[in-house]
Amino acid sequence: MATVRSPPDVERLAQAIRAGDRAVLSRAITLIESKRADHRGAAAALTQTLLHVTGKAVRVGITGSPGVGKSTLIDSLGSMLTGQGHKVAVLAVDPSSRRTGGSILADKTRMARLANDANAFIRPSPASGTLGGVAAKTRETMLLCEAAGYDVVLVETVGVGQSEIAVADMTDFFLVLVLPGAGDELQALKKGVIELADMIAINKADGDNLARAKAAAAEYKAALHILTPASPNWSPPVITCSALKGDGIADLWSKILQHRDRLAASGELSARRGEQQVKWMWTMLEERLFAPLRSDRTVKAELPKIEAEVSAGRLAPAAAVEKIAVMLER
Ligand SMILES: Nc1nc2c(ncn2[C@@H]2O[C@H](COP(=O)(O)OP(=O)(O)OP(=O)(O)O)[C@@H](O)[C@H]2O)c(=O)[nH]1
Ligand SMILES: [Mg+2]
Repeated sequence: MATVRSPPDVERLAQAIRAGDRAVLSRAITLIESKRADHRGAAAALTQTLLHVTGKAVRVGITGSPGVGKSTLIDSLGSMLTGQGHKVAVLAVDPSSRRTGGSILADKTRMARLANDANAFIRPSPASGTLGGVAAKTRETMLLCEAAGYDVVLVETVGVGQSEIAVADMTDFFLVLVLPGAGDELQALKKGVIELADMIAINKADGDNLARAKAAAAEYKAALHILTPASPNWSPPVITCSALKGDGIADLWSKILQHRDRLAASGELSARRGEQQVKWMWTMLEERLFAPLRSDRTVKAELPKIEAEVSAGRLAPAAAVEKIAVMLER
């Protein structure tokens, strides 16, 4: 059996995080991302210890196709906010391998201002894992950042269905970025992501794109008009902006605050967060219950054979489930 090292002192970690120690915050996030069983216990204890000082941040999810300008927008918005005295944390959910290697570096250069800003904290997506796992780690990371005094959390995700839902499920406001023109005005609508959107921003509304961006905005407005808004207190607005030039960024933020005020007043904000917490618990429980399936050597070795048998019609699915369950219960 491997030697079990004593778990890190949770109280001490919690205090340093609350004091805003960035190095400790980084280490604590690494602890949260760890797959070791003893780390998992310490991580859970840490989030529980800090829970009462979390929840104060404005949590914004940002999605859109690759290259639409998410990181540029985060850099622009984030710098504006740190300039106003906010502390901004930037997280990412990306369970694909797209972001391995040089792209973390690329993100840092795309967010050049924030990367060098003492009041900003950038943490890339956990390196690997299932979407549920990656999203759960990002959520816990968000809590740690809140405990460390970050009052704005921006979560970037790449535009692929499931990860967008995961990010919408951990944020208060979901921003969808789209590109102007070129016949793909209604990209977001086609992808069905529009139902999640609290606002649509047509980015790169600058230079030659300006007229096309305005046209796209009109199309989106018309399209949104026929959808029933998710909240009776909020109709998702459509705006144009230029993350690169900084145009429309102040307006974008004021809409986010307006949304926050309205939903806080109606009680929807805390209801939404409560639902998210419960959903999160179930996601983590599912992950946990599934873990033996992925890690048990015997099961792992048998699964492909069992699948083949089921596929060939020699083994009934119900009998296969029995077989696997018995192996897991041993
Ligand atoms: N003209 C113009 N270019 C922009 C704007 N915003 C971003 N860009 C450019 O578009 C490119 C992609 O920007 P990113 O911010 O990296 O886009 P992203 O959505 O984060 O991309 P991924 O993380 O790869 O999905 C860069 O070359 C930016 O300089 C804008 O408002 N106007
Ligand atoms: Mg990016």
